[in-house]
Amino acid sequence: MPKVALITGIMGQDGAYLTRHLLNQGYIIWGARRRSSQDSQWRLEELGILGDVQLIDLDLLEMSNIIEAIRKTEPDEIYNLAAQSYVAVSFSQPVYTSQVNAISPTYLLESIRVINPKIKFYQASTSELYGHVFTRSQDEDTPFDPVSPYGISKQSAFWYVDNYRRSYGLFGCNGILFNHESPRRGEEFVTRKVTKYVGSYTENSPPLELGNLDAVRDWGHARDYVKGMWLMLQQEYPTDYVLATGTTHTIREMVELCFRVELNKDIEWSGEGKDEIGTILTGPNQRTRVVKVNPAFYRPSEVGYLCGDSSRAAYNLNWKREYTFKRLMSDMLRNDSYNPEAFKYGGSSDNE
Ligand code: NAP
Ligand code: G4F
Repeated sequence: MPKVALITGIMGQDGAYLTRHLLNQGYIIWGARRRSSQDSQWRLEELGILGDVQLIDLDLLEMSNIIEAIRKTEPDEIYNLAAQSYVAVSFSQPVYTSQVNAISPTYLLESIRVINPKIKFYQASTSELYGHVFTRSQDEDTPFDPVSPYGISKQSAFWYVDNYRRSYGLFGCNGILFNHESPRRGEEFVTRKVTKYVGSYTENSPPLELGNLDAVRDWGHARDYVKGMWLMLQQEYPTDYVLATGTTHTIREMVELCFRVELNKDIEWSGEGKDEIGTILTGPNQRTRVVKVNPAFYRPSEVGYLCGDSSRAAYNLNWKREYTFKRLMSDMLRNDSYNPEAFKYGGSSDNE
């Protein structure tokens, strides 16, 4: 009998890649999406799998939707990927963020407990839990100190999973995933914002406006990370896992790499703080401004540094990432590039 998976947030980046991975494993997929998500089905379409999933309307804020979805689909595994996932928005919508990211996972766990406690549950947790970090790298034993409403909401869900595991023996895993990107990444996130800009850059483009250029992130490819999600639920015992690359880059370095790979241009930085700009050489003795800082993109409080240690996942799950940072960014650039030369590589690796 094929296994049945119910995926919330199926229209998001991870939902699309996870769906493809599970289809390849022979799963029957039920995708839960809110009714207003119909514009978002482009990811499943682009991966060529929209017709391979059964969709069910579910708003995570409606407990009755959750109960009906579980009763109707009778899943073996539930992957809770749906969230208000944009950290910056969580500062202006803290209550909504809490409802979707903290209360809804509790609805899901409670429904599993009552309807069928054998269902395995994956919770999309995050490196934002670490917040202000004081260690070179963060693993499952590093204390949490979230600094955003998003991080706080996800921390609450983390502890609910832990609590239902301890109290009722539910099979629940928190995947503490560090930033992972792809050509299917939402355009509000910084990597995609940069690859979209650089990929369509012309001499008439206005400068790219960014916030904190010095934040450090551990960026991997979503394709690698969804395999880890699945592996977590295939183990004999449930626990929590960090998925990360263990390598770090600043936003500034990521921007520099994109300009070099796509346009063969080196950025020169000048000025400081909100007055900082990045320029490229566009003629003899002529430099053009391509990046400027806009403080509107600063956050009230910021996670300055993240670097994950995924030794537990390597040891228990035999998980390892395949994409390097450079390959990830090249993959995104190829997808966003209007430069026909770039397609000599055969387009995005999504079709591999
Ligand atoms: P994403 O692209 O933003 O997808 C999130 C999905 O959740 C969207 O499809 C969205 O639907 C759906 N959603 C939001 N509110 C909902 C609601 N009330 N009811 C039902 N669905 C709702 O996020 P992602 O990058 O794939 O991330 C997947 C999960 O992993 C999220 O929980 C995120 O917080 C977490 N995470 C992501 C990363 C990362 O770097 N990508 C790292 C750590 C953790 P619409 O299509 O209608 O907007
Ligand atoms: O791309 P970001 O918005 O991702 P962020 O905040 O790290 O959150 C992502 O990763 C988390 C895992 O750690 C997930 F849980 C979460 O759901 C999401 O997927 O911002 C990355 C960094 C930040 O430090 C931000 O301040 O880039 C900085 N940044 C600088 N300029 C910018 C910009 N971020 C965005 N989105 N837009 C800017 O213009």
